[in-house]
Amino acid sequence: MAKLFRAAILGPPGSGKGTISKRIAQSFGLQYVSSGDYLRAGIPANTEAGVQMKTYIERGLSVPDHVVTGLVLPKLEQLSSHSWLLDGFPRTLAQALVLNNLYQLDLVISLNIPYETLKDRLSDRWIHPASGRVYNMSFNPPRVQGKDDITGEPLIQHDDDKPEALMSRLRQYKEVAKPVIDLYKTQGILHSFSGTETNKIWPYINSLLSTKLNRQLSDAHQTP
Ligand code: G5P
Repeated sequence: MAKLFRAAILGPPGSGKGTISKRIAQSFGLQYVSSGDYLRAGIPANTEAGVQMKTYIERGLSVPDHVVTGLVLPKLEQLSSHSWLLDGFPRTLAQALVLNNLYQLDLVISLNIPYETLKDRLSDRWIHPASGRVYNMSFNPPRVQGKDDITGEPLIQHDDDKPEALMSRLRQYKEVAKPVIDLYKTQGILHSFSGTETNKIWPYINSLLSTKLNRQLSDAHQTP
């Protein structure tokens, strides 16, 4: 049996993790595991805990580690016989260490996108609040301006995507992410990509994944 491939993609809000992950999952057949999606889907309606979690997510602030690991790890257990790609997890060192105790990652992609680009993207971002679907008015606009593609409901823009709030979110992200990035650097599995356009970064990531996955397949065939 081919060895399973386990990867993660890290990057600040707006860096293109979701966009690139979906391309990777589609091109290489990896199961896509997004902590943001699980958190949004797992928000218990009309409870105090649910309201609190929604506030963290809407502000782009880190949800407490035990809540995130409590949602993501059971999903990974269900996917024990699959290759997967984690989007947005781990985000803190505590999460990375828990993951490290359970799984050996083969590859970690880190996206370095200039602050000005993140600011432009996020201030151009519109959200369908009920589902968490995200649109960008220049990169992936809704079919009808101001309306969600699926439900036709109105899209909103968060106060936290405004430049003043963004600066502190991005600063918080950077502080929390540094030890995670250092951990994977030490393990020799970190690959960083910089740029202002997802479509220009994508061919490099595509080529890295092709090489890694082909190597893994040929190693598996050589293992008696
Ligand atoms: P998420 O869902 O992981 P974020 O905030 O980390 O959310 P976000 O904002 O969804 O990440 P992204 O996935 O990095 O961004 O990027 P994306 O969605 O692909 O692209 C962002 C926008 O830019 C989109 O509108 C896209 O169309 C556009 N875009 C992409 N590329 C380009 C380009 O080249 N040009 C242009 N013009 N536009 C482009 O997590 C949500 C929340 O859940 C919590 C946190 O509160 C988080 O904020 N959370 C966690 N908390 C603790 N621990 C964890 N592990 C957590 N994971 C999630």
